[in-house]
Amino acid sequence: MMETKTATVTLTIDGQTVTVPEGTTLLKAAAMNGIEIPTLCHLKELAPDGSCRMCMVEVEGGRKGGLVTACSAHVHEGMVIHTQNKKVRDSRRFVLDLLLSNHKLDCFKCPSNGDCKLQDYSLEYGMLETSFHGQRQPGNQQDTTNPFFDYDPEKCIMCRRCSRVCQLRQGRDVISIAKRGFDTKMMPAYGEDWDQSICESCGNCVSVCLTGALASKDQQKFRKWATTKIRTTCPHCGTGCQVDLLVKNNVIVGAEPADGPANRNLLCVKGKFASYKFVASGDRLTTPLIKRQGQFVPASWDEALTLIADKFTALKQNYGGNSLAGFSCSRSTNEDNYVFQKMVRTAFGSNNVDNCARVCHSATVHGLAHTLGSGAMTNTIADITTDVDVILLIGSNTTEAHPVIGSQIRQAVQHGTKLIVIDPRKIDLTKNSTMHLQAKAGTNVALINGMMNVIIREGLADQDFIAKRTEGYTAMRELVADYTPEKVAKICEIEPEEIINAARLYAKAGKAPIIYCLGVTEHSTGTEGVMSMSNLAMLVGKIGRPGCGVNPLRGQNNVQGACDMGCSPFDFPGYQKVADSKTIAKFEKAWATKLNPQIGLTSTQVLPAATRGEIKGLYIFGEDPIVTDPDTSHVRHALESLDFLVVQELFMTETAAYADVILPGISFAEKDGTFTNTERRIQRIRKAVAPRGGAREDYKVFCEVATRMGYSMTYDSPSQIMAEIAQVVPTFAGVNYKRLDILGSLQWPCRSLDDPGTPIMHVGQFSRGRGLFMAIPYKPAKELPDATYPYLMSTGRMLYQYNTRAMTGRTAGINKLANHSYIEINYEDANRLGIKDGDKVQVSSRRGKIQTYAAVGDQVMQSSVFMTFHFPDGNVNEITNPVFDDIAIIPEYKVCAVAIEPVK
Ligand SMILES: Nc1nc2c(c(=O)[nH]1)N[C@H]1C(S)=C(S)[C@@H](COP(=O)(O)OP(=O)(O)OC[C@H]3O[C@@H](n4cnc5c(=O)[nH]c(N)nc54)[C@H](O)[C@@H]3O)O[C@H]1N2
Ligand SMILES: Nc1nc2c(c(=O)[nH]1)N[C@H]1C(S)=C(S)[C@@H](COP(=O)(O)OP(=O)(O)OC[C@H]3O[C@@H](n4cnc5c(=O)[nH]c(N)nc54)[C@H](O)[C@@H]3O)O[C@H]1N2
Ligand code: SF4
Ligand code: SF4
Ligand code: SF4
Ligand SMILES: [Mo]
Repeated sequence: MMETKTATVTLTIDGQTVTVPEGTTLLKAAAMNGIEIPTLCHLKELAPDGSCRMCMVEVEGGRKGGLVTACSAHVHEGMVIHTQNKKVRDSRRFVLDLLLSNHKLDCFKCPSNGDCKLQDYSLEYGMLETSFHGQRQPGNQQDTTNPFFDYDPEKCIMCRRCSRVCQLRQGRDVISIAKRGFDTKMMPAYGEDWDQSICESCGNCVSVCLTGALASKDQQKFRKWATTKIRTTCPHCGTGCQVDLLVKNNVIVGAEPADGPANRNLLCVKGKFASYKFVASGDRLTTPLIKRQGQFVPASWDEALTLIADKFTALKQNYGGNSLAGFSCSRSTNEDNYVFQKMVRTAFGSNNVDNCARVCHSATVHGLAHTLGSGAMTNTIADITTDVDVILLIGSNTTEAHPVIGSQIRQAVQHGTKLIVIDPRKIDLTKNSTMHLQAKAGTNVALINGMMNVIIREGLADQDFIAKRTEGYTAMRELVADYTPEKVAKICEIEPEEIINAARLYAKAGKAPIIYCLGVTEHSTGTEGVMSMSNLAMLVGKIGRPGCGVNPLRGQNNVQGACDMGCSPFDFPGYQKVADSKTIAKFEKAWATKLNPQIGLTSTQVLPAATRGEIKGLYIFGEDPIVTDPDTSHVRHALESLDFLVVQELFMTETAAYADVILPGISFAEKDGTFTNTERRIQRIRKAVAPRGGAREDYKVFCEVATRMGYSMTYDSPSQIMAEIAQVVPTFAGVNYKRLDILGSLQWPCRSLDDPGTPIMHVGQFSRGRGLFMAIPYKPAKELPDATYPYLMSTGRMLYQYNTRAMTGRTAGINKLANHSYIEINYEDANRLGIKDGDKVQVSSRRGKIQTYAAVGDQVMQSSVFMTFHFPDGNVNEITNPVFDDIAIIPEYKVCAVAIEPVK
């Protein structure tokens, strides 16, 4: 192989001879050699701005007196630079003098006192007072309307870091420069109040502001230097943003973005402002509770654990291990999940263990494993959002559900990527898209078949890739021959040209990833929808290489991990099959016990089995199916039918109310462990504060239960659990805490201690050998609108609240932005029904009826409506349809039929 050499440049900085790569800026060259040049406006992720003039350095023999801005000037051979001589320092003093002349100097009151670059540099350059007296016109111009942060223009130094972050990284463009002279200030466009602007409250502007101009409201109560920073992983979505928790006196007082591979110093509103308040919430469960005569009574751990073990053991003896089941918590760590499924398999003696992936991305796990050999995202977040030609986004409301990935998609579009959105709703990203195919919900399979029809007919398929790397092509081709754009357009209720144009754009692009989410999976044809994603990518050879692939965005912070850890009725840890007798033998040896070889029930099968009396005992670890499973009355009935229910929770949830014993769990901020994000990246979480009351680590509770049931299990620490995982899961063999602490993260497969991990899967060969094409006919959703229930209802999420709101709902600012349920309805339909925006309406289906408020607009198309499932008033799952995909047994949350009427 030819050795590639980077050209270098040698220069002198403050008398030191240094050699750096060609094209390096002076600022970076100095930093690389331990010399810090002061700067106010510079942001390392963005192009130099050169506006603050603090980074002035002198270039010997240079033009204009030799002063240049180090952030924008580049190195040249033989250059001689001074970063600290008198000329340079005087120029910086002048910059500071001007800034101070227009600055409200109430440092003592300022939330950023002690954490302010203006303060730091003023001290360093001896500029304690301005020489421009009497020019500033103080006024009271603060904007305190945002629920999380305040803006004081009189503390603004016009560095434009906030506006550049908002525009170029968050992709939102809220803040701009207004007015002139001494009145010049940064503010939301048109001088609107912050809460009236299009601001998403991500707080990224606050995080980069160097003064107290933009400061979080919480920051008024502490000084940053009096806090300890703990690096951890955000506990909400599967993006896996790295975050530093700020801790003071055992309480988390704030959160700051860190430079993680998935987020590179960005956070969304939930990570920045809603990831810590719930931890110290006064209504956390702190002690075990036993239900006696219908009332929960505090109990000792010993009493509660003995009761649980006795009850489960008796049920096992009377009805067999298959009468017991466990739902695991994909909000919690890999280590907790591993121990939970081990408890169910060894002590309960059944494979009835599952996690919320069942109602979320189980179709992905099954569909991708079947076609490609592995059910995970093929590429990395950075890879599919940097330097790609086209992004095909299907059924993912990325800017709300995976906001930091959404921001990276917006950045990609700014850099020239073309975005195709396939979604029945006008999601925010349609504004950034080249094409929006507003196909009716439930028609993905038809649409993809239609696109493949066009690709094949127009000779755009990658025949070489098909021949060398795939099987099953002929049957698929024969099937899609029938799916002409005209026929498909009718099914999807769009125009044939849209299908043709989208197919051409995707097929002809050099690099083009498919990114998808629940709009594909949560259907009675969810697995088929996922297999269609594989079909499409393989047809054009866009898989197994950079900037391409099939990329499901996994929902929960550790749902990827809960699946990897074997919280599945079909799989042991690492997707080793229960159905395979060799796997059973392997785990019997590893765990030194006899195991049940029978495949277990999915969580969606456990509930009806409980109603039938076949499941008698259930252990729910951190899930709230009363709120989140479809058709609540069935779930209630199932939980009431159980002989014994244990719920291990942070809070008294609606599901916990049905328990016989409630155990207090501990949150992400109170324990060590790992989460695996959507791109298969294993990252650490670290204990920031002590657990509340008598709460114990979740895995320790499972060990106690298993031991009391006769299977002895103990671990000293999560890292010891990871060591066991590495032994039994070949794709985790190279994972341990030491490596994670040194490298920051590892992406599985990681098969040995010198394996750096796998950013892109299926390179050269698919995990299953050849990729498998599937011929998939379109089948309509199971319940479609009719005369009685004339509207197609889809359900999903919104930016501010997260699932049941167990965590986000305990942050006041979040509730200020979103505190009640609503139904999106097209204004034509609303007009016809005599409904105005904000009106109370009744929504009914064959399952029941709820009341909510109308959100009238054009986000949904006519005859369709959309609700989130976050709010207890009008919980949409009272009326969703409990019908399932045959393969993954995932519910059809995305389509059911409803009627709507105004409530007078
Ligand atoms: N703010 C916030 N973020 C979250 C969560 C949250 O509750 N709140 N939850 C997390 C979890 S658990 C998950 S799984 C993810 C989910 O993340 P997403 O799947 O992105 O979220 P959803 O809103 O459920 O649905 C996504 C989109 O699918 C579209 N859709 C519905 N039916 C169809 C269809 O038939 N075809 C197509 N092409 N599109 C369709 C909807 O209009 C919607 O815009 O979000 C995670 N992130
Ligand atoms: N209509 C409709 N319904 C849906 C969906 C939809 O799109 N539409 N989406 C579905 C999807 S994708 C999902 S993932 C499910 C989510 O459904 P759930 O998993 O039921 O929802 P969460 O709010 O995430 O609940 C997690 C619970 O875990 C607890 N918890 C968090 N961390 C820990 C911990 O470390 N230890 C312990 N012991 N407990 C902890 C929290 O307090 C919370 O009560 O909802 C599904 N429901
Ligand atoms: S508000 Fe802060 S970040 Fe924005 S320009 Fe002013 S000082 Fe800079
Ligand atoms: S909070 Fe986020 S969206 Fe709002 S102005 Fe700041 S960067 Fe922009
Ligand atoms: S994008 Fe997801 S992981 Fe990142 S801060 Fe927001 S909720 Fe947390
Ligand atoms: Mo999910």
